[in-house]
Amino acid sequence: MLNPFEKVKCPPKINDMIKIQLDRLPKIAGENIKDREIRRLISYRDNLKKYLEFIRSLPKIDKLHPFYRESVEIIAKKSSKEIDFCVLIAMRTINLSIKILNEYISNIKRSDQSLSNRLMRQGFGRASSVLRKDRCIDWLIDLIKELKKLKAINPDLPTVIVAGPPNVGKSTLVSKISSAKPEIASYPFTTKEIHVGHIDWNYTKIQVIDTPGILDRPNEKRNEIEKKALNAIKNLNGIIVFLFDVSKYSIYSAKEQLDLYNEILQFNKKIIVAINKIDDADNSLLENIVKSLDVPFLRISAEQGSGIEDLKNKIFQILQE
Ligand SMILES: Nc1nc2c(ncn2[C@@H]2O[C@H](COP(=O)(O)OP(=O)(O)OP(=O)(O)O)[C@@H](O)[C@H]2O)c(=O)[nH]1
Ligand SMILES: [Mg+2]
Repeated sequence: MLNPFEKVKCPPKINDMIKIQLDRLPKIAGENIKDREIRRLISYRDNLKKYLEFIRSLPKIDKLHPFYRESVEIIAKKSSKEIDFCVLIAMRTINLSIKILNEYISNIKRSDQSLSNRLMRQGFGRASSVLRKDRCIDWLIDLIKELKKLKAINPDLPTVIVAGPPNVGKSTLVSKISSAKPEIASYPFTTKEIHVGHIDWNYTKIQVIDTPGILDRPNEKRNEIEKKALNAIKNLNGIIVFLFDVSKYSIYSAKEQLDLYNEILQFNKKIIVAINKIDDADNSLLENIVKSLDVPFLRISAEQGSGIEDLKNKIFQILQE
């Protein structure tokens, strides 16, 4: 799946477009004054038609793959319905401005040449004031610019999603096992976006997804970054590698990590559990986590590389099942 917004062409924001159009006016000539003023409004109208094309080229949100649909809603901070409504308003504003320009073009054609310039300025002003009052067009342009940055995910590739609380070593692991090179740092929420890397395996590729950290807290309290991770876990078809952090510097208690793990279990995905930072383990934290796990798990050090080969083999084994 390509990023569905990748190819959408964004026009300039409304005020910038009006400024460009104003700057263009002196350069537009005609056979006579009437002809010149008509051409000026036609040039404006043609520019507005590009905004219609922009809106028509937008993918329909409800037809998108669920992962992208939810990504749009998270980034827009609005539901699909609210976004559709904004698209409708933007379309109306542009159509209304085009209508105003068409009326003034007819007016100039019908009126005495001495009125042409005044009518052109009136038409230009009225159409611009309608456009300036609109909040949806610029909002949509900003939204699409953000959505164009979304990473391309291929749902047909075998996929591994690395998930867990913040700072547990997800990005360290992803950078060790795949081609992705996400930022790694010793504070929570270093990763703010979904990152995609690949592993070559048996003449095919495995897609490895690094997700932002998720805190053990109610959904309504979760931030945009956590929601992006949950969206990947919920809507992408893949194996989840859930990481625990047992280091002495772990920010999260055994209970917080286990509660999150139990929440992720509810998505009914295949899960590989890996206990990370085993090189620097706090024994009581390790013990508390281990005694509560009733599934097999791997002990790894993403940083030092221990257990990584076993983890990769486990991934390959599950993918073959
Ligand atoms: N001792 C030890 N430290 C590790 C290990 N793996 C990662 N770290 C350190 O843990 C910190 C967090 O690593 P990241 O890979 O950025 O963790 P993350 O889970 O991606 O963090 P967020 O993106 O913020 O959720 C960094 O300082 C890493 O160097 C490990 O196996 N052992
Ligand atoms: Mg990270």
